[in-house]
Amino acid sequence: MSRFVNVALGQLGPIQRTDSRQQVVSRLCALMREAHALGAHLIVFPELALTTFFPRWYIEDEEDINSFFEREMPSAATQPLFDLARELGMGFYLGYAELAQEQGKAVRYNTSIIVNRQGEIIGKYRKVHLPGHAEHEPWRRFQHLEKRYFTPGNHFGVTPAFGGIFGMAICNDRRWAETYRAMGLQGVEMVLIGYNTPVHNAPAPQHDDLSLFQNQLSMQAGAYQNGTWVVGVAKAGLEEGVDSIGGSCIVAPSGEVVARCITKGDEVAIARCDLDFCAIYKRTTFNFDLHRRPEAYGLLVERKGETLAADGTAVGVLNAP
Ligand code: CDT
Repeated sequence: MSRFVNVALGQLGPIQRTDSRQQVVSRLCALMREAHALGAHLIVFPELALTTFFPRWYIEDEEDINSFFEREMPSAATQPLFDLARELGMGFYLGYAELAQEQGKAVRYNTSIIVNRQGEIIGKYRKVHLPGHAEHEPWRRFQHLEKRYFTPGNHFGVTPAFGGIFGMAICNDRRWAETYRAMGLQGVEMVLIGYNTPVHNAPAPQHDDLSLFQNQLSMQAGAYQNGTWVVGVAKAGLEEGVDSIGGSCIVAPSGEVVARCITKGDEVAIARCDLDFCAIYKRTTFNFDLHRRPEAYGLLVERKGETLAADGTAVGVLNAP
């Protein structure tokens, strides 16, 4: 028996600072309609998909900063996307800047959600690996101030969705082996990832020519080494003078790319993904119970739901398998 999910890449071209939420949401709705016409059950949109990638600017005014954030989801501006999802029977992943209230204090996160085919939010994730810097660095051509504007999330969970086990990550998370492994240990079958990746990396400009290669390399390795589908979606192109990579793609548990966008604009590409294709990898080469050696990997190790110190004494309990 197979469990197929038809997954669409909902790649976005640039969003300029003056573009309104309504304009962006109507672009997202157009992509969703196109994906639906192609038979998609789920469309994946980029990181911070509702606005321009504002961490490229050093902004001091708190109200200016907050103008890029959502206080509620759905909001009046994003409700049409949820309504369309329900009407078409399509799920979606959406990245956005979240302004949360915690113990009476405002906290800012780089967030994504999974919405089911009834238009309901069934999972929320807050970006764990925040790249860049926290202080203004005028020597750069443009800033990457995620460490200034966001508080990091602290958990990679999984969610039952679309007949399988789904996980989320955001942009820089995709470069870290731990991202996939944390969810792989929970049996993840499809990891959804939105990203904004400038071609130019100021601290290491010698890597600029490798940016597309390293994007795909990270997701192919994560997929194969954990026996999971990986879906990565860009906000691409020349946004406020900064060029960002495209290269949105769907990677099978074999590590093979099965669908890919070829422009740097708004574009849909689709693949029919069999979630049961994960099992052969999870049962053989990457059978964690049989072959992993966590006791050799560091000071703290996990085994059968327990966290053990290096000497083998239990020090805590992880998510039970
Ligand atoms: N958005 C995001 O996480 N972008 C980073 C750029 C790294 S350069 C500071 C990425 O890893 O793609």
